[in-house]
Amino acid sequence: MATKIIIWMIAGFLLGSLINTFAFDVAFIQDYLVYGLFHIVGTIFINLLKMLVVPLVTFSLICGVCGIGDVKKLGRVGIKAFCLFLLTTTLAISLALLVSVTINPGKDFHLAPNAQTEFVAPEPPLITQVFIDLVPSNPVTAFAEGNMLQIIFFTILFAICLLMIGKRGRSLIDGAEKLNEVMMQVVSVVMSIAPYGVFAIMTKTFALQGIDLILPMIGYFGIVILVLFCHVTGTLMLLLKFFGRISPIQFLKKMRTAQIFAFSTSSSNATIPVTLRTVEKRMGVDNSTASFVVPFGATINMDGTAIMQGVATVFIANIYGIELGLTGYLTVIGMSVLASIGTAGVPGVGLIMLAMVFDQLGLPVEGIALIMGVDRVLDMMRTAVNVTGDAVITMIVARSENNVSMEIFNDQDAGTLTH
Ligand code: DAS
Repeated sequence: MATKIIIWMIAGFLLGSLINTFAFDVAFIQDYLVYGLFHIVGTIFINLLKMLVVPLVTFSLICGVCGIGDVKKLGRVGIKAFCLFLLTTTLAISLALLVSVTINPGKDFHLAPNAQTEFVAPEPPLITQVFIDLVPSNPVTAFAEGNMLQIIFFTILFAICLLMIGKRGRSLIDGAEKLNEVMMQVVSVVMSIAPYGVFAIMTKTFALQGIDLILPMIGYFGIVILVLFCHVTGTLMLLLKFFGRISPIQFLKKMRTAQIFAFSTSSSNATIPVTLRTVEKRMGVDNSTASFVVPFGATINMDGTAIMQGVATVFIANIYGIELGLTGYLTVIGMSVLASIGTAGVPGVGLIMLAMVFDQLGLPVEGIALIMGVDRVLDMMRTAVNVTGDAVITMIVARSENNVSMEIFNDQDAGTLTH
């Protein structure tokens, strides 16, 4: 699928550039293709992505929070893990924004004069208003309007209370798990038409913008990779060294298999068994801590995804000439942290959650198509970062609970196939 999306992306880029260079003044091509067929197909595809956000976040969050097992288990380990997950994701998105605002990808690119800028960015809300608006006065309205901050607030509260009623809530939790499974299937179906949606939007975009847009896209791609690398080798390793009091080099050596699996599958969820085996058999983490923190992290901890969302937000805001401002950046941090909590660990959902971040900021969701073509490769890399973050937090929490066998951790061959 990845290859197919990239091929159709390149085809759209070439066709759009050809139209822009040789045939932009042909009325038929403009009216019936650029603003006709390609606009219709592209808009339908973007609406399909937006259609997924509310049900996907709702069921994934209920499963993630209720996956904790029971309120008692939330205790020390759950709160510690949750706080560390929030810390690393916030540090990740903040680093992404800092680097992006410094380099400013897409800043020098200006929309072609005859491009239809189909929206005017609304005034960003006051930061105090953002906090007040967190609580929905009517959750049904919040769901109907797709107000994601309010949906996430209500859903987390609902899920914790579902846990608190114990066995009586079991059937509802089972139902949420089944509905989440169905949503994953819907995501797969929508992603199966991604190549054609990307082709239509890329053709229209490059027909209007011309070939100059390709350079800022390369800038976006490079910045995401740079920040992913800095987050793992900097932030995560420093936290591991000072809070986990273990060797980052030894950790990364033992983490390689799980990272390669995450890179190949682009799915934190699919990598859970490998991450569990790695932290238990190769790093000596006690099963009681690993079996709780690793799946919890795979569901709600997505540092790599938050990084992509931060860089993408600055990139698209620049392309469309929108000043985000401090409130805008704080909203990006809040939304990306919440989006990473609401993002399930399966391929491509980080991009769908990006539609939620853009919606909240008033950024054009069709801008997602500009980065979708290169997203598959970035998804592989950011999933490896997501899984690395899960394992780092598991190690730190386990060390704080004295639940790590340092003899196993320091044994180079522990848990390898030769054992
Ligand atoms: N690929 C997802 C994961 O499994 C995250 C994403 O799509 O960004 O971590």
